[in-house]
This record gives sequence, C-alpha cells and structure tokens, in this order.
Amino acid sequence: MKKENIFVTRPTLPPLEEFVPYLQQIWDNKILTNGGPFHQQLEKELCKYLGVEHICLFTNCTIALVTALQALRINGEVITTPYSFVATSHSLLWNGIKPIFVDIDPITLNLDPAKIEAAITPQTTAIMPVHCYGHPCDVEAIQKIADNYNLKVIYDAAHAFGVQTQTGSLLNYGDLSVLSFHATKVFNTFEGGAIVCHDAKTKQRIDHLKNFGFVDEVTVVAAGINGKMSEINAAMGLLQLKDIDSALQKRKVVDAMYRQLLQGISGISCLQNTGEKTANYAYFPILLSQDYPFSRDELYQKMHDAGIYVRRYFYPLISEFPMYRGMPSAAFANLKVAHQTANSVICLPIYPELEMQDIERIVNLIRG
Ligand code: T4K
Repeated sequence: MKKENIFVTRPTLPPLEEFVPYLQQIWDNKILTNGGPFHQQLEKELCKYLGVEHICLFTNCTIALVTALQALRINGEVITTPYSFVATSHSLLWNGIKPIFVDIDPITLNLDPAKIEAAITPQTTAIMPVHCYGHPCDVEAIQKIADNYNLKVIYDAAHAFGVQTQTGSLLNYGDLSVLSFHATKVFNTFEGGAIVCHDAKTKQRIDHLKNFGFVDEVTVVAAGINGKMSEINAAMGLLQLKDIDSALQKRKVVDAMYRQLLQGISGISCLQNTGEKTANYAYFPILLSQDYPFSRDELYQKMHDAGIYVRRYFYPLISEFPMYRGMPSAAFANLKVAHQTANSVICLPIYPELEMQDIERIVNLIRG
C-alpha cells in the first residue's frame, strides 16, 4: 500500500462553509481593500489576542520588513543573523542598507548577543535579529546593547506568533516586531504579515507608508509602497483566530510526541525551549551530530525517498547566496556556529493535523 506523502507543514484551514458568510459580506458592501471593516476588525482582535498595543496589517512579512526599516529611517549598516530565511537580509538590500552578519548562539540558534558589539561601527544604525523557529532571542541583552549604542531594534518575528515570555508578549520587545501570516505559518491569512509597534504616532507613519504615503486625497508624505492586506485575507484571519488556541494546542502535542520518541536516538538532538513561557511549536528542528550513522543530507534524501518532505531550514545560510557572499562579514570564520548548524539541521513535519502514526513513521525512519 502506498503511504501518503507528508510535508514539512500543512496550512490549517477552517471549514469552507464558515468562510462563506465573510465572502457574502464583502460582496454586499463591495469594500475589497484599503483598510476596510475586516482589516480594522482584525487589527483590533490581533492586538487583544497577542497582547500588544498597536498592529499594522500587511500583504506579507517581506513588504512589512522593508516598510519597518523605512518607518524608522534606518540606513548605513544593520547587524543581523545569517541563519534565517532570505527575506530578512533582502529587506535590508531593498533599502540600500548593508547587512552585517554576526554568528548565532549554539543553544538558541539566534543572534549571539556576545558577538554583536564587535560588529558595531559608526555606520551601524540598527539590529535586526530573528526569533528563529519562534524561540525568543536574548531580548534583554540585545536591548542593553541597543541602548548603549543608540541603535534601533527591529525583530523579524515571522515565526513568533503568540509566543509569550515571563513578561507578556515577545512582540513587545524592540522598537518594532514583524510577523508573517504566510500559509506555512502557525497563523495564516493565505499571505499576510504585520508590524507590531508601541505608539500611535509610529502606527500612523507605518499606515501612511503602506498606502503609498497618502495622508489624505491630496497629501503624500513619503515614498510609500502598497503593502495593504486585502479584505479577503483579513476575513480569513478573523476566522482563523477563532481556532488558533486549539491549533497551537495540537502542535504542542506533536512537539511532545517527537521529543518522547526521539529520546535516546544517538546523534539526534532537539532544540530546547529556553526563553518562552508559552511556545508556539512553529517548527521542529533536529540537529545531527557525528554520532548519527548517516550524514544530514543522507537522512534528508532517505526521508524524501520515503515521501516525507522534511526541509533544511536554514541551509544554505543567507551569507552564502551570491548577493551576500562577497561581504567581509559573510566570511566562514565569522559564522562558524551558523555554518555548523546549517549543515546539521533538519526540520521535521509539524502541523496540527499531523497524526500519531505519521509521527511514528517519521521517527522510525530516523531510528533506521
Ligand atoms: N522572515 C523569516 C524568518 C521567514 O521565515 C519568512 C518566511 C519571512 C521573513 C518572509 O515571510 P513572508 O513574506 O513569506 O510572509 C516558506 C515560506 O514561503 C516562507 O513564508 C517561510 N518564511 C519559509 C521559511 O518557508 P518555502 O519556499 O520553503 O515554501 P514551500 O512552498 O516550499 O512550502 C513548504 C511546504 O509547505 C510545502 O512542501 C507544502 C506546504 N505548503 C506550502 C504552501 C505555500 C502547503 O501545504 N500549502 C501551501 O500553500 O518557503
């Protein structure tokens, strides 16, 4: 019997019939975009759910990152991690900013605060860390450095929807945090994203920037972009929000199952949840060491041959792509931990509907 393919993730979707009334409302009032009623309602509900003061919805996270940098007028050099999805650094290049890569911490796999200071120059204006896999950066240490050197902090929080620390939402740290609501994320609006900010004035500036810079019919205050989320996506978000707690709970069960079944397999380690009070179980990365009998790429191939489409997030490192690799900070010697991690990571499938028998099938393959 042919076994079904398993993908690294599958989007959670509400029952189709529950979406129809939302569509009906859009058809009735004929407001399709430009900050319509669903857009406004989703911003309000997300603020409440996430425990943040202000949120600006976007068409996707990448445009939101580009806009976040514009909003704070960042230029010159920005310190960032090479261990992320390319969108993090691409948002800098789109603004004519030079990314300065700094190595990651071997435990959290996030930007290593101990290595940031050495990378600061007179041109440095900001730090752009990533809460990789939804695990919090060392936010206190990063803020201390930013305060000492008068730098802004923009978190790429694409993976961090719903993550709470001891003090509340992780998204409240830094000057801005940028979320992704892409199909592959824990909370999806098909495509989508958002910037979390802390005051009404910044929200207003971001709202202008995402709408071409328009303030009113005849006033344009900045060279803005079109980054608005449409009413269909916002409606999907409202519907998704109703079931988000149950989706996160199911992810937690999958995460716990993996941890239990993978225990004792020599050469395989799981990433530990360190800084979070409430995790979101967005990804399930494992790291392979020399004790494992196969190389990372052999295991990757073996799993793909069996129809289990694991992914090597984040290999290759961003600093290895042609538009970055000539930069001095992209040198191998500067990024040893990131290279080691990128060469040993595999992200296992994790999503709310992943069944127990699938998890067993995945772990059995790893166990060999
Ligand atoms: N910053 C960080 C740290 C990020 O990780 C990302 C995106 C961004 C910024 C930018 O966010 P957005 O601008 O996209 O909002 C995926 C996603 O496209 C990307 O959003 C995500 N990170 C990245 C980590 O993963 P791919 O190229 O691996 O996606 P893809 O199409 O291969 O999908 C992976 C698997 O998911 C498929 O094998 C099957 C499943 N899938 C995917 C889609 C799109 C579905 O079942 N249904 C779907 O509709 O990049």
